[in-house]
Amino acid sequence: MADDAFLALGREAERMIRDLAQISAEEGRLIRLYLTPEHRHAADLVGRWMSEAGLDVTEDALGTVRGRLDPAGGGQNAARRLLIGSHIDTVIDAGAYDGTLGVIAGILAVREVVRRHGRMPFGIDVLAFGDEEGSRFPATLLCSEAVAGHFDSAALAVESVDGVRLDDALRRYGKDPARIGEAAYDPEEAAAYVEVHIEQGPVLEQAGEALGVVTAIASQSRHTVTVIGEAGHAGTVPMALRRDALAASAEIALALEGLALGNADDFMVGTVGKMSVLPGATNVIPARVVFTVDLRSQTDARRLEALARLRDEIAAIADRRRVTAWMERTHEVAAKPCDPTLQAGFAGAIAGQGGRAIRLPSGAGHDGQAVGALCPIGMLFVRCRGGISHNPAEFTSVEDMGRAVAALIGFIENFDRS
Ligand code: HGY
Ligand code: MN
Ligand code: MN
Ligand code: MN
Repeated sequence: MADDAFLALGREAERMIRDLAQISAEEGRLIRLYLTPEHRHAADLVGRWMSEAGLDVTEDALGTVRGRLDPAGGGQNAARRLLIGSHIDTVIDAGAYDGTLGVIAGILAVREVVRRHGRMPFGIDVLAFGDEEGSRFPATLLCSEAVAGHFDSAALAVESVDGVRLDDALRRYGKDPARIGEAAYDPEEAAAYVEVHIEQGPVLEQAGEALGVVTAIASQSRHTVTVIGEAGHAGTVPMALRRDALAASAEIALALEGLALGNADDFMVGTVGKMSVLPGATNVIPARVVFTVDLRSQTDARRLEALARLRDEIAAIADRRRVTAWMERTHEVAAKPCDPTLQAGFAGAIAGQGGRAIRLPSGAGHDGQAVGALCPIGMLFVRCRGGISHNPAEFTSVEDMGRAVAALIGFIENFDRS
């Protein structure tokens, strides 16, 4: 595809990215959480784009917007469709490209394939998931798990950060939790799932490549740690007599960091992203601290081994500091390899643009980890400036977005569903 065609697609993608980035719960920073009015607004905009691209738009019981295009005449060719998706929810104070680029690339690529060939050679669905980040409810991939037929109905009782049960939030959003089962594809229907996503890391930029082929998605677990100490006067309790819940928590956070550093060969990372401290006064020794643990590694075994060691460290620190501490699992997602044939499809599309098809693992989680229970998955990474993500400075260029859409077009044109 000529460079100016890349640019035209890239510019169109950028306009759509900017339109979506305007839809936020707050002025000045991007926050778009699952089943909120902002999600509704973004879903309506994405649905409009899908319909303008000639797709038939529906929405399932978890709010996933689905754009469907069948080959002329439908029939056998409509079955075993290619699924293309990503998410339209965001983290707190997010960048504009995480998730949204994958949905927009899917819509533009399908439209361009039909423009070029007059028809869609096989059935295709573009999916816009509403909950990948898990920023509102203590669970992630809720929508993609339902698509894969693995939605855990226990999740309906989980409460959001704003105190709403998931089933109540679904009803307020106009959905019927009793129909979640209808969201699942029959395995026969899904030939493959592919996702275009910014890399959220520095590898492609350092290699001077716009695009890369994902080999696997890291395993991740999210836990909550609670530490109970004893409130006391900050001025009168001698240090040796304190049962300081925050000091103990800090030691646990450093133990997590040490475990991750010790497993760098498996790309292990550990993060404490959120912490609450009670009673929360300058001159009171913290009595109760609750914080999150996000632990990831390329292999499940190493992650589980590190988790076991962290539990031991927590017990030893609690004992030494005479506090009570425990860790509860919130969510766990297994590592997911990307299908070699789909990897080859993206490598061929990148080579078709004269690029070098770098293969790299994803440290970030993605919806493909859930959809991978239904069908083979593939991912195409797009270079992002400085590898920055989950940050308003997140950026990828018009040219690189154009290349990504062009590569997805090439992938679709050569996709073999057998
Ligand atoms: O946390 C993640 O890896 C993804 O962005 N939800
Ligand atoms: Mn994402
Ligand atoms: Mn993300
Ligand atoms: Mn994702």
